[in-house]
Amino acid sequence: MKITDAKVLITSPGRNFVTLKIYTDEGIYGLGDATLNGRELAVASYLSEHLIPCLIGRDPFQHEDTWQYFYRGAYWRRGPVTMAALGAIDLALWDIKGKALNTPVYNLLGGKSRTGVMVYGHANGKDLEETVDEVGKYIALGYRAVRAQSGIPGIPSTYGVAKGKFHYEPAEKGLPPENIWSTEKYLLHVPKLFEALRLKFGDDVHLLHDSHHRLSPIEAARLGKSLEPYHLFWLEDAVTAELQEGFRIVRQHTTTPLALGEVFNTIWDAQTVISEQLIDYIRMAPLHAGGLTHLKKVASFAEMYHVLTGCHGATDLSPVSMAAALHFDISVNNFGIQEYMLHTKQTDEVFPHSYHFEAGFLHPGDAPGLGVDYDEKLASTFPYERAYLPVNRKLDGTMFDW
Ligand code: EZ4
Ligand code: CO
Repeated sequence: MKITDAKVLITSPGRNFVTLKIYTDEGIYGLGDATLNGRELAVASYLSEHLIPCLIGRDPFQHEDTWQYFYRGAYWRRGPVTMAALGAIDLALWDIKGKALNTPVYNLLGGKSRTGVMVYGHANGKDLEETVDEVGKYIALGYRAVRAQSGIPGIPSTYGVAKGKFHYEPAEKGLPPENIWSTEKYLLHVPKLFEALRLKFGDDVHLLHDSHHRLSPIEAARLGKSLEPYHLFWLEDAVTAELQEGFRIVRQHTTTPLALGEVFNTIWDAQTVISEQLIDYIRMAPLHAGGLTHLKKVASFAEMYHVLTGCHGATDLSPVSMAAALHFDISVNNFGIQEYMLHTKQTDEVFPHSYHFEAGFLHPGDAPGLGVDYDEKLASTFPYERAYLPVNRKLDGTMFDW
C-alpha cells in the first residue's frame, strides 16, 4: 500500500478543528486530529508545507519508521506545533492500518484490558453553590468521576468557569480575553468547595480539580494538604512544569494524588516527574504527544514508576483525538481515567463516531480503525474563525501563568 495524497481540513462547528486526511492507492483513507488550540494554522501550515510532501509514496503500514523519520530524522525536534503535526500523521496511519486489517485500533495496541473507559465530566459554577448543583447533574447522568471548578469570591472572571454549561468552550473569538487571578483568594476558597461536595455527595464519587498551572510549589503543597480530608482523585496541573524538579517540594508535603502533562509533547517533558515518582497521573493525549506511537512508550515508561494515564480530553481535541485516546485507554494496563467534555452537536455531526457513553464509561466501539469519519460537505459550512484562550493577570496587573 502507498500513500498517494494528504490534505489538511479546517472547520469550526463551535470551535476550530484541524484534521489531516491521508489517502492511499487502495482507496482507504485515514484521519488524524491536528488541532492546537489558539495556534491552529501553524500546525496546518507545518503539515502542508513541510511534512505532507515527504509522506507521498510511503507505505502507511510502516508507521514506526515514518514516526522516526519525522522525529529522529529532523534537525528541529519537539515543541507543540511539531509534535501535533507528527501526532496527526501518526493517528491517520493507525486509522489506515486498522481499516486495512478490518479491526479497531485497540486490537493493534494489545486488545482490551478492561470492559470500558472510566471518564470524568466537567462541572463548573460561578460560585460554590452552582458548582455543587452542576456536580449533582453529572452524578445523575451516571458519571463516576467529576472535575469541579468554581468562581472565586472577589475575582470577577476565572478561566474554566463558563457562561454555557455542558458545552462550554474555553477559546473565544477575537483577541485573547484577560482574566484576573488571586492565588490568595483561590487557596482559601477551594477547600470549602470540596468540603461542601463531600458533605452533599458522600465519599464514593471521584472528585477532581484543575489548578491550571497557577501555583508555586509551596502553594500547591498547601492546597494539596488542605484537600486531603476530601480525598481527591487528583489535583491537576498544580504548578507549571518547565522546572520538573519543582514537584519534589509539592510531593514532600501532600498525599493528594497529582496529575500533570496535558501541555507536554514528548517523554522528555515528563522524564523527571515520572522517574522520581513525583506525580500519579500523566495527562499527555495522543495528538499532542506525537501520536499513539509515542504515547504508548510514555505509558510503558510510566508503568515502571506506578504512574497511571489520564489523557487530556477537552473540547479542543476533536472526536478523532477522543477516539484515539479511547483505543489507547482500553488497551494499556496502567490506565487511570479519561477526561471527557462533550462536543457541540454540530461537531458530533461533522465527525460521526463509533465511541459512546454508558453509565460513566466510554466505549471505543468496534468500527475498524479509529472509528471516526469526517463529513467534508457539512464541515465546509463552518469556516475557520480566529480564536484564543484567555490570558491571565494578577489583581495588580502583573502578567501571570496561564
Ligand atoms: O484548559 O484544553 O483539563 N483540561 C483543561 C482544558 C484546557 C484546554 C486548553 O486548550 O485544562 O480545559
Ligand atoms: Co487541565
